[in-house]
Amino acid sequence: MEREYTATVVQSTGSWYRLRSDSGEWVEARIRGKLRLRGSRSTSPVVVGDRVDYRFDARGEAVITDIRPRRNYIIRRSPNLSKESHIIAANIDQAFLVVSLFSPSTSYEFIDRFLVTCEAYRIPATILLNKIDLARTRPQELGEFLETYSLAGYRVLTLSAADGEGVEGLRELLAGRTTLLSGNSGVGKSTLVAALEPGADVRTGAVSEFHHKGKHTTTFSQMYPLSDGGFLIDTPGIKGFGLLDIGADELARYFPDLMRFAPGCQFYNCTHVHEPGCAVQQAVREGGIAFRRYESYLKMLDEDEKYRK
Ligand SMILES: Nc1nc2c(ncn2[C@@H]2O[C@H](COP(=O)(O)OP(=O)(O)O)[C@@H](O)[C@H]2O)c(=O)[nH]1
Ligand SMILES: [Mg+2]
Ligand SMILES: [Zn+2]
Repeated sequence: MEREYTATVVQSTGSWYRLRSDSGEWVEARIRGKLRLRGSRSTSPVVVGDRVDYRFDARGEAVITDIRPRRNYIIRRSPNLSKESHIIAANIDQAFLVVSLFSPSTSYEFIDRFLVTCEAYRIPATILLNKIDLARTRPQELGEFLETYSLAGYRVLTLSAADGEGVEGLRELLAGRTTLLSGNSGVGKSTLVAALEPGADVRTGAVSEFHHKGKHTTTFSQMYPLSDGGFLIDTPGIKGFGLLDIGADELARYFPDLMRFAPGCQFYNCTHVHEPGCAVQQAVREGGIAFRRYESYLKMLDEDEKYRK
């Protein structure tokens, strides 16, 4: 009986997989045929973040034999709105969304879509408000932003990746965890990664790939090891981190701030749009729910309607 080892998948090309074994070795492994998820009847491709067992075959090649059950996973929806989708990463501890208020300005709706997606996948989300040096010159917008998300119950960290402000605190939150890092283009993701891991280029060159999408990273995700332990997951394109089949009737469930008030609605199936006796609409009027959040909810409902027609 050959020995089996356990590892985390850090890169997938579809034909081979790079593993980080629990004892700290780097291994390139293959699979033979289709793999079943342990304890399940369905087969699944191996994805980044998967915990797998592997052994060495007679020729000394590493072969993945088993995928451990996934704690969670995220899905990419095909860009052409077809129903096709595939898993892009598994076993994510937390999701950090990098945003900026100015140059560029990340919209509330974009942020709220990301947060809803994280709620649906049960991945704790944190907002990293970068370029705080710029935001400070516009105290009113900054105040509204911070108020909106503190009322909604989300953690917001303020940063200036360019001058290193807030980077130490962030490093502590990343240590030993697997973190999905997202953000629209231009918000300072690459600058942030460079500030977090200044020596990245000497360590396998992996993190430097954050700066340019190589051939293999356009369709497959990759995890980058951090020097304090833990991994960053870079998903190729935020648009791919999509919502799957969240119906209008369940959307509110993924707004924790709306859910605080929804039990007080007159109708159990209240959509919080036009119904009388709606506790959510009342909370929006009285300031218990931030208007920006409610507005995102309405926009997402509307989008959903269009999608169904
Ligand atoms: N003022 C300011 N500019 C920043 C900050 N972080 C990044 N930038 C600048 O924003 C631009 C985009 O940064 P980049 O890291 O390439 O963004 P990415 O597209 O998210 O990877 C660059 O010109 C950076 O120098 C910051 O904290 N403050
Ligand atoms: Mg970049
Ligand atoms: Zn309601």
